Amino acid sequence: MSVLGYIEDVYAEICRRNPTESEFHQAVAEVLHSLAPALHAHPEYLESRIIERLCEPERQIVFRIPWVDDHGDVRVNRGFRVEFSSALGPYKGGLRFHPSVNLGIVKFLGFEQIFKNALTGMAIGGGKGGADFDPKGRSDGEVMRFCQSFMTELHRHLGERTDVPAGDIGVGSREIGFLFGQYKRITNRFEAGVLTGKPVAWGGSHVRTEATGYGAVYFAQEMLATRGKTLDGRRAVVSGSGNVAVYAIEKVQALGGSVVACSDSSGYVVDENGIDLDLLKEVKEIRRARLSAYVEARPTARFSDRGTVFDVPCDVALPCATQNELGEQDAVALVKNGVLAVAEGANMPCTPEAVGIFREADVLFGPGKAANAGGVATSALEMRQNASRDQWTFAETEDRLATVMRQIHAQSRAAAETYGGAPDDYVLGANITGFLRVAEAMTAHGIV
Ligand code: NDP
Ligand code: 2IT
Repeated sequence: MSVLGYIEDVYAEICRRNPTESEFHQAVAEVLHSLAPALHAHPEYLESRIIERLCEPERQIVFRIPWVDDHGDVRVNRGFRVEFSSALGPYKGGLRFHPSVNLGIVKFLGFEQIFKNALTGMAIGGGKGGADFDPKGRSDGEVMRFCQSFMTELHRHLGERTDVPAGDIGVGSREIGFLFGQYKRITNRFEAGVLTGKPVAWGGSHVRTEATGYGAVYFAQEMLATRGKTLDGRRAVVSGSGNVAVYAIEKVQALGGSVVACSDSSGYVVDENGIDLDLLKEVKEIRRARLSAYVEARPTARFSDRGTVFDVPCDVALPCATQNELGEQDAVALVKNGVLAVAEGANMPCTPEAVGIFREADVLFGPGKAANAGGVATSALEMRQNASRDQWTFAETEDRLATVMRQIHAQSRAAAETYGGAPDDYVLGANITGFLRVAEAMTAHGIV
């Protein structure tokens, strides 16, 4: 059978065995459709069924999370941890707390994480977890009790050499603190390396908070440089206003660009004077308010809930909110307005149709696996500091992050060319580079 026929058969079987998991199907399709040239070069991977093994998580944990709200009412949520691949190191990947979380979403995120983590060149496997808990409007006490209940079940599956979660949507340093406290209490161990994204004061790494957003901007900068361009003086649009978005905005501004719009799930803000980052941080991080509160404090800006943030003309677009937030219509609008580069700060924010439109229009496109890998790469640096009971300076850590992002960019381009694509086919290059690293380790470990 031809390699393409084999890939189609494997994909059909994955859809059949995992019905209703549309985001997982989408993530698998994107990777598998890049792999034909790598499988031609390594026919032995067909026989050892590397693809089928990679698409089946090593372990999936689904559990009950009972907790008591501030009114004394009992609540029940569902928790997940999908331990996808330990070929390159302990399972590594974030936890997402959002009402939309289900097994299919956790599997898509965990699957992406395998290849992203491999791309960083660090010794980390792939996993992801979370719960269908909605932190919006919950008091600190409710969030603490929820996190404690979540960890009371999950702790038995974790360990600094086994499985190391971090944050994702709805999980920031507050939640990591509560989760760590419960893990420490249950195990009676200060095992710093069991979670990453810890505050710097008790085992965290400098730059981890900023890393995903900074890294995505470094990646955009590298892509632009291949066409003799820089971020200086460019207009950028960022979706989201959470952890990734805020630090993407900060880095674009530091490099001389102007971010004129950002969003949350209620709408978007356009500020032609450039987003005021201190105000944005105060609204989103301290007050945990809706984005419309930004406009109340800054009358020159406007808030809209019509269309999307990608309708705002820009040179560079950084989708940093959630999966499938940037569709065909958005891509058409961006191209019409002359966008030069799109780098995915979020996981799978662009639909396949949108990615096709960027490719056709020769827009530089950095897929999340490559462009947002700075977050998990810095988590791996945090694990390294924890293992050696050391703490590096901000400058040293940022330097390492920048180096990792440059390497990911260069290696993705090189692999794309080696395997018959254009050098700026970063989707092809990132997927093949990540896949080959994992496949080599899996082959060495035998059929396990
Ligand atoms: P946060 O929770 O800090 O922020 C999420 C932002 O996205 C908020 O502005 C939120 O708006 C918006 N958002 C979330 N869900 C939706 C939705 N369904 N529709 C519209 N807007 C939505 O999360 P992060 O910044 O950490 O994560 C953002 C993305 O980056 C995710 O895709 C995540 O997987 C990815 N990522 C995160 C990394 C990290 O280190 N944190 C690393 C690599 C990738 P609202 O407040 O209104 O809900
Ligand atoms: O999607 C991601 O890479 C993350 N949410 C960060 C994972 C991590 O372990 O730092």
